[in-house]
Amino acid sequence: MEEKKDKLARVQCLARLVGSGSSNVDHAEPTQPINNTDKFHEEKNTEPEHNKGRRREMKTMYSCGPELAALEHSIRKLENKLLIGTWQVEHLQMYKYFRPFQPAEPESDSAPGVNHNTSGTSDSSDMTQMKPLPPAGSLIVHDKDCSELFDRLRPSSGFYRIRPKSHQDPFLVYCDMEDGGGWTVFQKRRHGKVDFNRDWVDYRDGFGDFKLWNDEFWLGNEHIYSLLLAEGKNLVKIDLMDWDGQKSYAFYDNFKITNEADKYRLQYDMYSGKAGDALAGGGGMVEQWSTSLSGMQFSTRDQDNDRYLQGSCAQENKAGWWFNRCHAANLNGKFYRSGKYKGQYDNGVVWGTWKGLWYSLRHTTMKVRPLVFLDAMGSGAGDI
Ligand SMILES: [Ca+2]
Repeated sequence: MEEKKDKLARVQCLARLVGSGSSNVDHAEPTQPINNTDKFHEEKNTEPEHNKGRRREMKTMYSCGPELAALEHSIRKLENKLLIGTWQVEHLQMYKYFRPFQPAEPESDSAPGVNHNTSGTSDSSDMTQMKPLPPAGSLIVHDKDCSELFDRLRPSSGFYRIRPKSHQDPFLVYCDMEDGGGWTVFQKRRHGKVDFNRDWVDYRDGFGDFKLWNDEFWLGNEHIYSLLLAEGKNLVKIDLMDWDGQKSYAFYDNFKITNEADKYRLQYDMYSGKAGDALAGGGGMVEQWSTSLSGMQFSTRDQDNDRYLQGSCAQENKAGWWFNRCHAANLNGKFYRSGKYKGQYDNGVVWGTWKGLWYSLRHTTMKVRPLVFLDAMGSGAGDI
């Protein structure tokens, strides 16, 4: 009987998690779900004789914290897989990605034919057997980023799978094939529907929606790390738009972040552009000492790695970002629909050198492509 209740509680945990698994997850304090549960049971168990059982269930609910976390993690993973699977099928069909599986190039020291066995797939190039859907092993992601995809197929902007490093699993990204083309987008704000005030794991793994052209997302620090690493010398472009439709942009050469062990520390070289070098903090030396983001580690509301000893920049600014003490640029800040805003903290979607700290931007995009691509295509400034 106890076991049954346990299972029931788990199912309820799971049900609640799935119910709140949308992009608009309210990351409430831990007390809130428990209150909700309370309400749920009050509605259900109006008769007093059930109170005992109810209390026992409540106890189980309290004790399933670690399970909740584990379930949440696996749900997020599964959702990601499902999402990728769906897009995989659509885009592979659309762009005729279907090709017979080709095992990786044989290592120079391996005996001839060995790789055939490891692949487990016949090498016969029978393209005709690929209707209507190929087996999973036949789905090859060719491209390390959107620039390779652009070079190869010239597709329109949209979501595609890329694989920056050959040994890692492919993942879904938005490719901006306008503006010179070949941009891999790793941050996007458009309408404020996605909550960017999130924990470390969310920022690490990525969050948001990956379906429509105007969906908002953070690609995830782990993905951004591998992407920027694979680019070699790269160029990051930051596109900005205010609430009057006015646009601006900033370029940064060799934008890099370190790995998780070093808390995804930010590094970049030269700035160019129109919107001002807000990552460097703007202003004079004194301001820059507090607000330059170069060399800063990533912080989230649950991981304070900033240089502000008295408090947490991520908590004040409601964002995960590379805070100093704290910033002159924070594109993951709170989304204010009014543009200009007031408050205790300058926690909007901010690019200080363009619109000041008390103006929250409407659109932001952070995107990257290899520097050599820029040489081939021109300025890359597009129609802005
Ligand atoms: Ca701090």
